[in-house]
Amino acid sequence: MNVIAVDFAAIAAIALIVWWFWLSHPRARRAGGGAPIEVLVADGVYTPARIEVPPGKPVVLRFLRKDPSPCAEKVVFDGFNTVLDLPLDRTVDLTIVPDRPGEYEFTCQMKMYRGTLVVGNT
Ligand SMILES: [Cu+2]
Repeated sequence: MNVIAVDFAAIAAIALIVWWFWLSHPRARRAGGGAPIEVLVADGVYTPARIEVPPGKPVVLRFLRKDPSPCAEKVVFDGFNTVLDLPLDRTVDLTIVPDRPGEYEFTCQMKMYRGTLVVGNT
C-alpha cells in the first residue's frame, strides 16, 4: 500500500468517528421516510426509549418483545388511548398520527418500563 492510500484510509476513519460521536444521535431515534421505527422490548427497557417524530404524519412503531416478563406483555400509550398486546418474539405494528406536538409517554401496565414519543419539529 502506498502512503497516499494510507492517508485516505486514516481520514475516512476519522470522519467516521466524528460522524458517529458528534453528528449522529444514537440515543434518540428520529422518524424518516415512513419506515417503521423498531422498538425492542428487552431487559425491562424500551430501545430506543426516546423516539422523535414530526407532527401530522403517520408513524409506524414496530414493537419486538424479547422480554418474557409478564410486565412486558402490554404497552400503553395514554396520550393516544391505546393499549397494545405484545406477544413474545413477534413484531407488532402500531400506526399513529400524532397531530399535536408534545411528549407522550408509553409504558407497561405498571409504568415500570418507560419510553417517550416526542412529537415536534426539533
Ligand atoms: Cu410493568
